[in-house]
Amino acid sequence: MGVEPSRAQLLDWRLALAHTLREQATDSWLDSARRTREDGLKSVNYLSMEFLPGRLLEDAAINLRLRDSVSASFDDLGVNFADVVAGEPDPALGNGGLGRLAACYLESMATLACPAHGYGLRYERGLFRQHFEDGRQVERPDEWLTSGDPFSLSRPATAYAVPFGGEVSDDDGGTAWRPETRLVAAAHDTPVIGYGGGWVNTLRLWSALPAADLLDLDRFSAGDFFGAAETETWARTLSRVLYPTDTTDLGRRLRLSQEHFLTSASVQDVLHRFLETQQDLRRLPEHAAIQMNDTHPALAGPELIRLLVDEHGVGFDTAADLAVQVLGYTNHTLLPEALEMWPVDLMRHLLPRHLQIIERLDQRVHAVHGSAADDVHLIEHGQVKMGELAVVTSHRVNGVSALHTDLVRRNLFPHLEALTPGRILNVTNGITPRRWLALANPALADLVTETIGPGWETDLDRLRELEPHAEDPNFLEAFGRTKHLAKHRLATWLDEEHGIELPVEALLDVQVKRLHEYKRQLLNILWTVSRWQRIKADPGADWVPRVKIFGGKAAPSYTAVKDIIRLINDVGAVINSDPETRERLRIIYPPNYNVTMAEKLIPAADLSEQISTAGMEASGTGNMKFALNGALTIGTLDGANVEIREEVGAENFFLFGLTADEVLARREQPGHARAAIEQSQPLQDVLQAIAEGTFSPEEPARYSGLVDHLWNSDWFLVASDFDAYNSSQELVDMSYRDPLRWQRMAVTNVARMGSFSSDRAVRHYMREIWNVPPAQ
Ligand code: CRA
Repeated sequence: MGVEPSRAQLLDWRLALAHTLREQATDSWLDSARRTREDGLKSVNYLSMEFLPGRLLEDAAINLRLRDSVSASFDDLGVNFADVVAGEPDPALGNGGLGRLAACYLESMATLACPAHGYGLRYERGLFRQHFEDGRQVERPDEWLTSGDPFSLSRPATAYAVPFGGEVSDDDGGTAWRPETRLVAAAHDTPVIGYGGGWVNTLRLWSALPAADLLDLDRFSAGDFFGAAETETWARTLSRVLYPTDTTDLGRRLRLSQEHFLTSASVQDVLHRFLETQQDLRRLPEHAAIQMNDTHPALAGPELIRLLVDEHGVGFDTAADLAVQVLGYTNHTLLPEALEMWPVDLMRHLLPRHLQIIERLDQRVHAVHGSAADDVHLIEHGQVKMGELAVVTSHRVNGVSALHTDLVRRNLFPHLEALTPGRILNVTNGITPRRWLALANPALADLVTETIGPGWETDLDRLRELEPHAEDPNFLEAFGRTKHLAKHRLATWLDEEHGIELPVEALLDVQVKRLHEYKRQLLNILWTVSRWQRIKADPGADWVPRVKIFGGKAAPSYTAVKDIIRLINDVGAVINSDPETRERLRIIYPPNYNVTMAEKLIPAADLSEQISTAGMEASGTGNMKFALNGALTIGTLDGANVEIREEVGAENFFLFGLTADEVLARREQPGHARAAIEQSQPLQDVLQAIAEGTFSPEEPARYSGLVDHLWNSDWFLVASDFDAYNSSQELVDMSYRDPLRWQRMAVTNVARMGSFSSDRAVRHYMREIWNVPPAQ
């Protein structure tokens, strides 16, 4: 680093560590690419607008099997390894589960030696940093790149021009597109190291640069410096910010441009790598699979067809068939507001050639399927429907949990399922045990290794071998100690980072995830108020002390959940300072939840809140992380909760609430919310306290809108599920009072989480979707 060790700062050590680890991975990295090329291996191209890799260095050290020696080397140098890695920024290039899933899958692909590239955008500003002011969320820019990105390599030689705008004309020989501008996509590569270090893949993130001719020299010379740089500025804006919302499309033009930019650069790169070793483009499906992570990269079909037809002279139908064989699409949500549609006019303006191809694809569907396709429209009411487009350009479409996939088939794409039965399949999400157990919970990881030996890291089903130990009091005690250690670690971190005190003896009850009405943080905080009221009414009773931990960000424009954030903080301020209840109930909401915070919170949790309105959470992956770390779940029959409960056993899961079908039926009942509230005295008491301003004395009417909405509308059925949630919480208390019983339930959860490894999920994708054989 050009610094004397005695004068090196933590940042210097971190940069040195990053370069050292990258160097350790380089031979494998080059080897993996060489073998893929020379042996003609099929490789996966995972296109995602979001990646949430978390801090990279400790993970790299673990996967290279170097963590202990790195740490010892730092000791010799008088430097603390933990301090070095604690300074690393957490690249927040995603909103939530979808981005984190992409990161888990890349890590599993590398571990399974499945040749793969992750493709995304290198946002200069990641997801905003969340602060609280008077309990309200305020957003500040996230500057994750200020100390560089030392683990990655910029590759200025790998760059593609991405065309935008202009005109198309149908000449005789084919269609000519004369784009108005071209932006340059420049590659930045991060090694993705498989466990053991034997295989290394690449996460390739594009940044947008203006082509050299974008600065308007005439305007510049005339003194119009800002005007001259207009197009250039727009170019740079493309990879400047991540959209801080996963449900609505803001800044439509910019967002669509970002999606095209990612997709075009990535598909060009896929073709480029193919053509390095092959000539015959008809063999593309033998060498490349492209997976679309939700519809954000759904232009991959039209873009691949465009490149094949316009630049490589392939006929349209052949190109369209090739695209279908290469592409797969994962759907991650049923929420109507998240199903992307782009106005035809916008598409014509930005991507006229793609629009033409989409129209042609639409005609093709009808030509092939005749009247059976009468309900299929890629373009409808002046909108291009990206979900439909993704389905018709893919040979496989998958949902992310059994329940979700069923709903995708039945409710989202029933007409498309009927056209091509079998195209839609389920691949339940998974999480990598390397980050979510080995890295996040070293004490539990060590106990597991001591008990069943190593090897579980890559064969998570082996956790089953823990089950017999659930009857051994010594083991249960050791298990309890790991939880205690994690709580102490969390306490230290909360104190140092946020000045928050954590009572470590209490039951830690945690809900961390994006804020959304369907995730029902509101149900959780209303119950907390109810608990507080009941403790006050009966202070002598034997209350199990609880700490309610919340974490998560709201989309900046989503005012309804910003109110819920404020309510949580307001309630926290009152409850936490109540001397009568302080020892039994506390609320903690550290700001700026991210992967790093998850790594501290999840191992320490006793209870995992997975309480979405049934039918609305596609899968969830936090639910898996908690159970793997020995937290018990209180949850609805939603997403992957259903399968987690089947695996761990109904007796080891706190179930409550309406089912997905009951939710639909209940919504049809007029006045359901009012009826539910009138039946529940505890809920009435809670709503009354909030409406009276108990938690906002300086502005008593602050939550009148929220309370009103609950009485009169309650789309997410908070009122309908309140009493059931309360009864389930009482069962939680009862179980917790018997520590051995609780411990046994927790160990059983850990032991039965094997199938939620992302290795299982990725093997499933390899077999059923990508057609990539397992490495021998
Ligand atoms: N918000 C779903 O809501 C799911 C993840 C990953 C989500 C989660 O239930 O676990 O995807 N959907 O499959 C999404 O982003 C665009 O849709 C999510 O993260």
